[in-house]
Amino acid sequence: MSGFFLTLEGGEGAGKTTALTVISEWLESRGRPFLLTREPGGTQPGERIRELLLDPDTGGLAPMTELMLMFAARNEHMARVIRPGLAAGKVVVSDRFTDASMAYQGAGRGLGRAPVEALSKLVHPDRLPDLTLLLDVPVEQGLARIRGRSGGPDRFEQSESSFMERVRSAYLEQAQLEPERFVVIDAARPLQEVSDRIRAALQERLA
Ligand code: Z5A
Repeated sequence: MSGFFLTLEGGEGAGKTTALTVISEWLESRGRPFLLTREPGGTQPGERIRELLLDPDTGGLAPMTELMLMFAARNEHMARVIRPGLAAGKVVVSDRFTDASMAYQGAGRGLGRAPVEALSKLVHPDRLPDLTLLLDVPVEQGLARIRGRSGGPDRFEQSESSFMERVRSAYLEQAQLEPERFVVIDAARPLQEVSDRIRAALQERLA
């Protein structure tokens, strides 16, 4: 598999949507073929799983059910989008990947690392992201950004701030474990600064 696998991670209101625009513009300006995708989702069945996972009407799910649904969607995503994109030599940019499962289900829901690692070995034994940009913002600041957004909170955004704190700590811990793969970006800074930092990381790792 050639190509380059770039993932974007962060907690609520970290600014991933904004970062995706910066990344697309940077790749376009350099004529790099790329595709943008997201998790959970990125395929037709994956998007249906996403609806189930995010819909507040789904109510509580056993954490292991939630994790397995994330990986069911990921398995389709790997087979239909990520592997073919990489094989075609593209930069595949995914808004979230397995680090999100480690943070949200492993730490947030309290499942621990083992089931996430076991499912990762089944679904993508041969492939991790080449680069992961972690947008890090204090929980309260992120929540303040998304408060008042139309449509109301999804199933995850309804979680308590202690859940979000566990998610944030797990992401930072993962970044410490894998400093080669992760670039942590202080997403509490003004947008212009965050965008500059993202471009600098791309320049350093991808140019
Ligand atoms: N999930 C999981 O549990 N396990 C898994 O394995 C996976 C996912 C893959 C859906 O993800 C949910 O699935 C997610 C985790 C879970 N939980 N939630 N919630 P998602 O990525 O689709 O949803 P999200 O994280 O909520 O994304 P988002 O709401 O779109 O947030 P964002 O993209 O990070 O934020 P944004 O829309 O770019 O920015 C929010 C606002 O802040 C907006 O008005 C911006 O203009 C503003 N903003 C952004 N950056 C700044 C700065 N630097 N300064 C000031 N204002 C800013």
